[in-house]
Amino acid sequence: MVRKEKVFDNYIETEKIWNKIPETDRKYVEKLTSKNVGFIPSLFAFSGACAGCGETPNIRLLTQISGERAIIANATGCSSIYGGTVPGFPYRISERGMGPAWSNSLFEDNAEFGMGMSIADEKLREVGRHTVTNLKKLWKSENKHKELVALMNKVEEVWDERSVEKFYLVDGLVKELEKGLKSIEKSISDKEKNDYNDLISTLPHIALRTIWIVGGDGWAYDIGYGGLDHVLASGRDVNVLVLDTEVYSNTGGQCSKATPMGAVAKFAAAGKRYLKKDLAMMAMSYGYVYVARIAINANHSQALKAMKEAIEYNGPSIIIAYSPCIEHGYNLMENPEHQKLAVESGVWPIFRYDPRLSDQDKNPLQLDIKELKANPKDYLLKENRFRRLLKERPDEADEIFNKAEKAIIKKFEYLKKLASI
Ligand SMILES: Cc1ncc(C[n+]2csc(CCOP(=O)(O)OP(=O)(O)O)c2C)c(N)n1
Ligand code: SF4
Repeated sequence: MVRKEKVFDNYIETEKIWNKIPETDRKYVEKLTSKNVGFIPSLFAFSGACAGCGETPNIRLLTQISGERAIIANATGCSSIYGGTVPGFPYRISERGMGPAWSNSLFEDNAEFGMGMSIADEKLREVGRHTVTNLKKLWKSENKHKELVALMNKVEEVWDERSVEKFYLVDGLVKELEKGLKSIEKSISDKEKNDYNDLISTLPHIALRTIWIVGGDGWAYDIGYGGLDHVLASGRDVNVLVLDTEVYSNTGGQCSKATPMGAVAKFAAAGKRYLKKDLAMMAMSYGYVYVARIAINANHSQALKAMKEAIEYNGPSIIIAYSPCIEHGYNLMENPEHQKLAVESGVWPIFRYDPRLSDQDKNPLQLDIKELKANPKDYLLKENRFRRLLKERPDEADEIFNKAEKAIIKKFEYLKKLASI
């Protein structure tokens, strides 16, 4: 036995060494792939989610791709609880001292909350850019701060850059501009003061930010759906991430419109008798919304592509992420195998719908699973939420599972047809 203080001392020393290891410079990650995204530090660390939670890897990836640029509106649910239980906060800052902005509003208005953030961000961007124009004009007429004017020109050239691989270049220039502006702080005249102060306070918004609206299926499919639909229809450049655990997880597993047929959940003690709502199909009906269904542990590179495309698309995007949860009733150590089976059996077909392809007269729907390799029932019978029906209502279970299986296969064939038009 060793006294715990001694063990802690060792940990503190080890931590100091770890903290000295520099973060990988993003300039070395020229192209984001599933392999090299691992070199980019996640800005979401050590959450209090259940071990094996299927929601958190999606947020981790989101912060790796969007980095310091993310502004996150989080609906109430598991992701707001493990995401912001004061004083523990898993979102962290980068080496440059910046990190995602995150806030939680109500369960019923998260999409609207995120839309408000997007409007505010746009306004701040307008103010910041206006001050750049004013200061440049003034400094040119007075023939001063030539280096800063040149830097502002460079920033102007790239501030609308949408490629996530180039974010670091833009952010580096903005940081340089900030340093330059701070260096002339003491010599600012009354004429320059207002624009100068406005620019300093709006600098973090001067280049495009990525607005993320995050929440569970209880929020997205049910209680916040009206607002979500409104925000998608608005055409605004926001990204929605639905962490679909197929129940209200944080309050103990109540049935939502995302609960699949045959699953036993609270308020569906006799098994859900209807099909899961197809939120992706509803969003696709707009034609101008980027839509993806992902299962990160079944196909990481498809999930990465979807997040990258959603960010780069100048319009509304929604990503629906299959998220295993303790409520599904199996050992979450097997979560990757379940995700794979969900995809291969057609229970969770993964795809991307990109409106930009339509503009090029191509089919916007790309199905990322070509053929089914397993039966839906192989998947259903591996999870307790379905097996309970078999145990508690054996006389009805078969009929319900057969109906669910038929519907799943039919939906997959339909998607295949749509993707091949
Ligand atoms: C209007 C309203 N109704 C109910 C609640 C209680 N509540 C908080 S979290 C939650 C469940 C969230 O479920 P979901 O959106 O699926 O997210 P998950 O917990 O599964 O990630 C509920 C019902 C609330 N906060 N506000
Ligand atoms: S209850 Fe489910 S969704 Fe919530 S933290 Fe646990 S595993 Fe994740």
